[in-house]
Amino acid sequence: MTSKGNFKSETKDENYNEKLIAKKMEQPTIQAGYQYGIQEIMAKLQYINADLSQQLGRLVVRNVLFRIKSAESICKKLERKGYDISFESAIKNLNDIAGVRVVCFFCDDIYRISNAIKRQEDIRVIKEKDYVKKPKKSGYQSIHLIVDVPIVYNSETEYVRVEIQIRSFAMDYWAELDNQMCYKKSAGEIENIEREIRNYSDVMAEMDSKMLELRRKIEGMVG
Ligand code: 0O2
Repeated sequence: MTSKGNFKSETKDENYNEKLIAKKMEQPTIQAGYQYGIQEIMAKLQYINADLSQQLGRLVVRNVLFRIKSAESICKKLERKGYDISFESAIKNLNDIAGVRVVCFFCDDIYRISNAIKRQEDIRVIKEKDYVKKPKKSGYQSIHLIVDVPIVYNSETEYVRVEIQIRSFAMDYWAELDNQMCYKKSAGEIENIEREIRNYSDVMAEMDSKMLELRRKIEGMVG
């Protein structure tokens, strides 16, 4: 039997798990850990960018963004993937609670940056996903590196996991608009819309390769 009182308390607890996750995410050591992981990757990227730009004599990285996933987004992702909705499950199952996104000007620089990150001896590369060579069904293109960054504290080493997304300016433009219009939204499931946005991803890839061709032509003429 469901009384009115029970019903009320059920709706009040609707976001119970999300609130628990938010509370744990707010713990100073958790926040500091993720911030540390992100800062380490940002510092490495700053150096990699300076080095590549000096070697190549041109700008390589356009911008770098970072974020710590919100409790709401953590819950939705756990739910989408069919995992338990708890902080422990998030730590165990999600690789992108801390995320850094590198956007570069040309598509060949994606691999230069990715290789430079993979050469860093102090971080562990857990997984690499190449959605540039093999775009997702949606048309999404990017390289994802899942890395573990060590934190040494009181002679103990712990690791904080960070997802690094590396993509070109054109790929990022597509992904940002897809994010607004289709990704995780019902519009993305409408057949025509799905096809249309996927076609635009091909347009972006073609633009990327034409711009690369043009840059190489100019380099051949001046260098
Ligand atoms: P948000 O809100 O951007 O963070 P893994 O656990 O590493 O094996 P995961 O995370 O399940 O794999 O999936 P995937 O597809 O490798 O990478 C996930 C992230 O890539 C997403 O995070 C998006 O940021 C981005 N992404 C993946 N597919 C698409 C797409 O079709 N369109 C757009 N715009 N972005 C995409 P979240 O957590 O889903 O979202």
